Amino acid sequence: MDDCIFCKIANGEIPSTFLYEDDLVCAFRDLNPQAPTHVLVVPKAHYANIVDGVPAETLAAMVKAVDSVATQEGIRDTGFRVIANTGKDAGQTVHHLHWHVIGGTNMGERLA
Ligand code: DGP
Repeated sequence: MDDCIFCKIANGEIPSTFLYEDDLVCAFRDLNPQAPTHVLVVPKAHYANIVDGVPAETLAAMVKAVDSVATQEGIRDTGFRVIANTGKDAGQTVHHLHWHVIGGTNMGERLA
């Protein structure tokens, strides 16, 4: 999609370092990290958010990417969060589906 920053990162138009990549998804570090690990898992095709008809195959690829990122970052066993901000009340600012993978610190029990 024109003018979508994550489309441009995912298709290589904006050079980025991917921690994980396959045919359907990529993962790269968040520009403004909020924890020692803060990685974004992003489908290469454009979906506005998690309820935008994302194919099951793409969701499965995203889970595989989360597993890979968590393993690489050494947080697969200590724990991490996967967050999909969706819409205005959740503060979604980039309207291309992405999962935040956040960890490397004790985040406590509070979610909101
Ligand atoms: P949100 O839409 O609120 O779920 O968060 C979007 C996130 O994307 C935010 O944490 C900052 C990050 N971000 C925005 N632009 C870029 C970019 O150009 N590169 C990277 N690596 N991250 C970005």
